[in-house]
Amino acid sequence: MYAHRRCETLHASATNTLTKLAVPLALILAILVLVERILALLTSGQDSSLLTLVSRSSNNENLKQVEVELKELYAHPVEHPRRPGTSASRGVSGSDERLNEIEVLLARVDVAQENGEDPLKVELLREKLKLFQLSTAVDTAMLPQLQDLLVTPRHGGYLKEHFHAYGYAVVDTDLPHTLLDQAVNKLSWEYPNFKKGYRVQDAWKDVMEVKRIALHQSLLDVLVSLYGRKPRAFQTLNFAQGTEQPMHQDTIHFQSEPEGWMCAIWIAMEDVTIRNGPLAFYKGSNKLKAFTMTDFQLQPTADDYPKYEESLLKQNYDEMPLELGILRKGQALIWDANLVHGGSRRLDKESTRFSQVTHFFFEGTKYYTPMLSQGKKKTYRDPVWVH
Ligand SMILES: O=C(O)CCC(=O)C(=O)O
Repeated sequence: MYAHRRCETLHASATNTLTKLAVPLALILAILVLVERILALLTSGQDSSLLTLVSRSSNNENLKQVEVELKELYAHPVEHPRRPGTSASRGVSGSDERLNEIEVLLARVDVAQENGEDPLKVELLREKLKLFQLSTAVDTAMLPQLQDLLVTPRHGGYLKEHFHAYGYAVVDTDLPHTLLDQAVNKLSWEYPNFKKGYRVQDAWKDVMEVKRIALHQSLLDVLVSLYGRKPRAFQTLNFAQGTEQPMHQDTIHFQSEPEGWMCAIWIAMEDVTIRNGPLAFYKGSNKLKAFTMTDFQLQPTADDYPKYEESLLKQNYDEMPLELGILRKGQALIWDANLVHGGSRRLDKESTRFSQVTHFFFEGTKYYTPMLSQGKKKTYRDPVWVH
């Protein structure tokens, strides 16, 4: 009886203590959850560039080695996708050794993922794989495995900040795959040269699906949010294959007056892989000036354009990683007109790379062609807006 009462007393006092603790405990828990949410929110939309990853992970001993290796890799010059006037080849020799290293890396990513290791480590390994890809001509059965690891990160919460800091952003779109497929089919019927690898300009005039992609409302909305002005599509280009186009800024072809009101949306109409010539660009090169023919002591003529491409490549890109636009079907890469970009080499010459790029000006400016302009003598444009 005594024991029973003592037990009851103990139980009551324990309940009492628990009740007293419940409120502060719940509060602490709520604060912890809130902090975790805020941290997750802060990191989810952030750019996963090497530098960000390195700084975010600098206190993690496990990552130190990967960091060192990555920095060494960045220290090695990465070849340009294609330099005008030189052979387009990148060294294939010694690739066996590289392939072994890639295999080891792939295994390390697997192990890291299986062990539930820091996602930053996985990200760093992924970056490293990408660099191997850029510095090596790899054409093996391993590529499908690499593809998943290489897909260019898309940017959510910090889209605008990322776009203006680095000159591009990758977004998922709600473009139906059936629309993309129909566009490709109709382009193939309407333009016999399309599948032979020729680009088709302004197919929006003939192919309704191309127009629907160019004027897709949710993409126009993204542009409004990025630039704060109404975009106006003035050109579409469709490609059946990777272009291997030399690096350039769109501002040499299309410029607004005042500057800064031109951009492009590039849609993957099928998966873009390392094999089929993804878009290549210098991350952050939007911060460079918009180079003109005069800047390179060239004449404002199409004849001098190849020299412009050569001169542009001689600029200093040391702090700017060369990125590849490896996208899934339906994803879009938006770039600012100043971004230095081109088409990387097609490892698989037979591969298709169905894609559409739409070029946009924004309302309230004048438009001209810098390649054909000199100083105040400008060749103005009277664009035909996609409608
Ligand atoms: O799609 C490509 O490979 C290059 C496209 C491009 O450079 C452009 O449209 O300005």
